[in-house]
Amino acid sequence: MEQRYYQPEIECASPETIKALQDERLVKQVKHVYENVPYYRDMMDKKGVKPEDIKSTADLHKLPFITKDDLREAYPYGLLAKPLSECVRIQSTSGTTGRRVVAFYTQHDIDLWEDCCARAIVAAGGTNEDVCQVSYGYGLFTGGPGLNGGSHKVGCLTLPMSSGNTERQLQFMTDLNATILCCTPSYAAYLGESLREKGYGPDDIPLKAGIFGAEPWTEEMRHDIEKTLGIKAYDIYGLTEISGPGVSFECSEQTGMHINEDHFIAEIINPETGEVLPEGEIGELVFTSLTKEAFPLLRYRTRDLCVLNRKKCSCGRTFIKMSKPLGRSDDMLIIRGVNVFPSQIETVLLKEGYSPNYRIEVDRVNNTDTFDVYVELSQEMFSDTVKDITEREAKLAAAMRTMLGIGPKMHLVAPKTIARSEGKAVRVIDKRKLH
Ligand code: DLL
Repeated sequence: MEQRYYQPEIECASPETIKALQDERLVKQVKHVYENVPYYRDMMDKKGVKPEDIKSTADLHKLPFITKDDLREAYPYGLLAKPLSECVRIQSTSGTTGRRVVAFYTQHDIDLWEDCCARAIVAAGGTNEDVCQVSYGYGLFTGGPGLNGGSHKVGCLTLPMSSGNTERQLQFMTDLNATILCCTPSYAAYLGESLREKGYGPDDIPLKAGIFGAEPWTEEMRHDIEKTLGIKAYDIYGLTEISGPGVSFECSEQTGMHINEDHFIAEIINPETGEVLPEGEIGELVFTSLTKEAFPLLRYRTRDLCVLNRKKCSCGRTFIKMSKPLGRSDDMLIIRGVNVFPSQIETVLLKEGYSPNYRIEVDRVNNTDTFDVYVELSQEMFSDTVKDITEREAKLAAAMRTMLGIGPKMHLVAPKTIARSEGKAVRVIDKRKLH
């Protein structure tokens, strides 16, 4: 595929150019935050760091971390660095517990954020000839507004569908010849399943690419979606606190997501000790936003576990790449002492020929953890006899044990009995937290 870039001068700049830009922007940003955000100024003062101590990215480690708890404590205006009169937008996290995170944007912030999303769309092959169906939620969630803005910048004909109303999604997709689909991977899988039920094969729709993110998904799920929809599926990552989608995005190589390093510095730390880890090690991803005016976070701990890699990429971009998040340092399940990531369970299910429609339930009975995984049977498997089902469950439990080192109780359930999601899928129910 011919490589195209939205902003080639920076996306393909030399590492030295990018480093020099980061150094210069960091010094300016630290000063901006120190002068305008009393909450972070206090944190710096407590650590004994002054803006003058930060002369380049090599000094980044001297700054204190900021966490989601700080954001909650400072809610709603405590981390704002610009007068409200200069802000034009808020977005918020989809979190259902505790205080929501509210992020503020100036018009300049929105502009740069949309550039980042435009880079992702162009990396997925998008041009002004494309029809881009944005089926992420619109509203407080950043998915819809971010990709919508990026799609406009690229000049695509934008279908601002938002999530939900699957019938209408399919009608627009087929009637208006959508070529790019943006939504969560779980919703993409559901749209694919619904199209198949309507008798559409991958060759009957003009879709060519998907830009999927906002939740973890596996390589196996990528292959499934690519096959069902007849597209190339690209990953996109981001978080509300740091802007929204487009903090990093995948290119045609599909071996990790390029981080927009002119706007964000990424670090990997040991989540226990806070120590900065060398490139190539797994740890918690930490971001410093270099250009945000209204809500600039320095060393924000994402809780996402990742690996960074600066190997030369065949796409020509020079930005460092992050792996798919391998889990979250806070969402990792510890079941009977074993660390379990939902993505490992998904990998086994898809390898064994099941759909990504599953639910993990963990509880504690008589001081022992229980571990149950519910998985939907496909229509063809459903006609199997009870004996076949029992055998299937035993085979799956064994495959899980090989992958995880611990065997869940498997429950194969009837097709379409696990609720579908239109946004981020809820796949883990940890009842131990309720006791
Ligand atoms: O999910 C922003 C977004 C919208 C990203 C659309 C991509 C596409 P939040 O709701 O604040 O923002 O959730 C951020 O979602 O810390 C990750 O744990 C997870 N996440 C986001 N993208 C990915 C991805 C949006 N590609 C949190 N793979 C992040 C895995 C992801 N997890």
